[in-house]
Amino acid sequence: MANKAIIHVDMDAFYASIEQRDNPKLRNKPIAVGGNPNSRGVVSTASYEARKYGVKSAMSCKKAKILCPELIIVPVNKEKYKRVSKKLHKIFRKFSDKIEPISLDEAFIDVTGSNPIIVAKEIKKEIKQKLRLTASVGISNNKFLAKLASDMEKPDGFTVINKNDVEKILDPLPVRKLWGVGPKTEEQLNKLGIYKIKDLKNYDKNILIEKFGKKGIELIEFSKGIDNRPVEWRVKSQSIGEENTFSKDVSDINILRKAVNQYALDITKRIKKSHYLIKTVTVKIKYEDFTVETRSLTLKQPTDKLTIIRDTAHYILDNKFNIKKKVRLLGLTVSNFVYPNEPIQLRLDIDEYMRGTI
Ligand code: TTP
Ligand code: MG
Repeated sequence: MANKAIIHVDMDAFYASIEQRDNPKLRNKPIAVGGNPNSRGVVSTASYEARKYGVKSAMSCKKAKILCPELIIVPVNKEKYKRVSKKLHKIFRKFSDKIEPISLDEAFIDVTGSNPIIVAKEIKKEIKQKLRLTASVGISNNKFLAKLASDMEKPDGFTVINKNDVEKILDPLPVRKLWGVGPKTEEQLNKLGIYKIKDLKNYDKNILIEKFGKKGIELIEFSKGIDNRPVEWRVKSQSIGEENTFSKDVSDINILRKAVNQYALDITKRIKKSHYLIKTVTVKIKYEDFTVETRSLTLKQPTDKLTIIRDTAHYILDNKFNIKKKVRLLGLTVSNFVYPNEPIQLRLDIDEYMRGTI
């Protein structure tokens, strides 16, 4: 197979950098972009100045403030970040038609046939000029290595992993750095005495395949720096949802119903724009004691109708939960997307992606 040239771009502290760009008072300061304006929200992301104090994504704003008392918490403005994201993905499209968007601030770009160093420098330059933001880029001959590279010198990074350096870079890294290794797989590997990528590479192949099946084969390949997956458009987030932490814990079912109605309305608008239909409706409840329950219902017929989605959500709320405690957070999600005429069509249309409907 011909040598591929893959670039992975990931914006630095995306939400926080946009806020710092737009408000000079926030520049060079520890800031966090926070979930809820009330004190019960979580940190979506933190500026690099705040990360020095240990503030990071998914941490409660409360804990973040304890770690960094001078932290400035800025409310989330998702619409604004989406607008920036569209411009960002437009820049990517100038350099290749083989793009795999991963999230608002991240994508793979296949530039095989061009000099990836020159292209990546241009991409970074254009992001800086047009968006006044910095990105970290990783360059290699496959997706796994390119993504690993983009994370190595953040922020404002520019990292190339050449064929000859793969072993030297991968061997000492913890297995957690491998694609698809989360806390659970990490624990399973650790139990086998596998901690570093080198340990995995030298482990008995048959045992790994026996234990992990197809994933075992993939893990062995990744540990050697091999990854043959193509850069392709696809729906990554196969769900659309809304959730909110109430400013005060709720015991009144009517308040929950009202919230569900509002979510259903918002979600239906987004489904309609996407041209998809959905089959599964899920309600999530986080109680006052932080325990979480989710209940789903899969419809016989796919739909994009507000009444059906709303009524299904009410049905789940009334019949599939037994709410005995106060509710802290309520969420509604729809998933299991189908195209009206092509039931298993899940490929992402880039224009749809650019319109921000997915
Ligand atoms: P990331 O790329 O993971 O993080 P980042 O861009 O803020 O920082 P960096 O890449 O430099 O490490 O996520 C992109 C955006 O997605 C982030 O700015 C905010 C949002 N996000 C959340 O809302 N919640 C989360 O838990 C995470 C990880 C990200
Ligand atoms: Mg990022």
